[in-house]
Amino acid sequence: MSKEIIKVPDIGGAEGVEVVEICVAVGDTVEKEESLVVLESDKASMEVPSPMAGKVIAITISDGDSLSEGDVILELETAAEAAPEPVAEEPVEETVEEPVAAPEPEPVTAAAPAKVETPKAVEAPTPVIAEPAKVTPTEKPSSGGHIYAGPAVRRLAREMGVELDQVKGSGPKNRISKDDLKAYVKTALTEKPASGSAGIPAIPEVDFSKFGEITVEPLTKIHKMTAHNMQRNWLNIPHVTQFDDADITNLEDFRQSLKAEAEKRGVKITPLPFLLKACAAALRDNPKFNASLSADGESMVYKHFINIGVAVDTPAGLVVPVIKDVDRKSIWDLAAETVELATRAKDRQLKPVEMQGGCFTISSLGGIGGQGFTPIVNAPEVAILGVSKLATKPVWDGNEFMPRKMLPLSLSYDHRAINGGDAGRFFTYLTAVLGDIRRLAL
Ligand code: CAO
Repeated sequence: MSKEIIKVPDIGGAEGVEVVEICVAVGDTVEKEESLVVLESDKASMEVPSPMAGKVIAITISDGDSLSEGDVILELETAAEAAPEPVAEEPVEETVEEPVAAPEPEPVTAAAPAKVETPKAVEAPTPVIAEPAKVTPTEKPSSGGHIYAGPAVRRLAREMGVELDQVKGSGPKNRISKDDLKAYVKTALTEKPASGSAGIPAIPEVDFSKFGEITVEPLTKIHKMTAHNMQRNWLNIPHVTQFDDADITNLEDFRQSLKAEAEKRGVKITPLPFLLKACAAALRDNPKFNASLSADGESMVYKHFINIGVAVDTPAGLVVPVIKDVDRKSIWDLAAETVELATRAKDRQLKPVEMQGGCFTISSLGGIGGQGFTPIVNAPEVAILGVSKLATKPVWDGNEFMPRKMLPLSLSYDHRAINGGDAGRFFTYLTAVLGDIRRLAL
């Protein structure tokens, strides 16, 4: 038995080459030419093979260390004190499969014999720079689960962010080739993620008919599009939702007083046109809400027009017609246009252009019910207002509780574009206008 110190061999003068993988562990038995360590310079990966068979008794390097020629890698216990044999009788085939990176230093064939300094300190054979077709371990290492792959494959896997233990190798001893790696990546890219988004665990499929009678109806096109857009927006946008109540007692009194005139005009007047007008004023006062993030996330696009989408609940699904230039239209115009667009939405008569160009959206469930909800931002818009059902509540006026008509509002926004302070200011402005709509004239 003798101890041999294995050092970094001639690596073509490269200095500070990083240890990217230690292929063996203390206690492992290695065969001659079995990979001990993978080094990587800025230009090439190098696999350092063992100059002899033996048992690893100490490892003096760690992942990430910078090594140069002559640095000690590990200590081997060998059967005899004989000088190590040359690495291979026949030259290692230089199988540079494709120019991943210009190999440096020059790939050296095993015909150049391994350097042997002394019987006690052995330099590993010249490292293999591309995957050596003929150098494969002859015995499975004692550390189970070893991955057989050449440096070019390992480098490519690192560049592509692939964990090699996920890839099935097709070579001897399950050695992974570049083709195996490419096939793995191709499958990963083409596989339809079960839940629609890579990395998100799929919702398990359940056979509900096992528990009772069921019917299955295909989704409408609108429903499918809405589902797709909702998921996209929910996953892409860091949402925050803020809540407030607007005291619309006076607005409601005014609206009721308009009912006779509205009937004469043939218009139904709900709180919605007032909300549209108040939002237009709040958007004008808070330009960050009338903006979009550029696709590259590098800038904000401020819009000098105010178009507001109105979510309409139709039997076929959710549709959002856009009312253009809300700030330039009267409450009567907005009331008429909302009814007209909502009717055509329900009859599936809207043209695509009538659902485009929105800057902000209002989703009103006030006519349906509920105390509050968290709407999803309709990207690339950056905010949406949810409106819930008006309720008369006791409000303290400083002396006594007064019955006031309170409108619950929820404002969801894209936190990449808008901060809480911005939203607080938007809400303060909006509730002030709704509390006293004479402010619209200011
Ligand atoms: N609180 C209390 N009552 C309200 C209210 C509120 N916030 N908003 C409206 N109402 C009343 C209206 O005044 C009307 O009462 P009258 O018939 O007595 O006048 C009644 O509720 C029904 O109003 P409406 O819904 O017909 O009209 P609208 O202008 O309020 O809304 C529209 C129009 C198209 C927005 C609405 O019909 C709609 O589709 N809402 C659903 C939107 C939706 O699904 N959003 C969710 C999107 S996320 O899934």
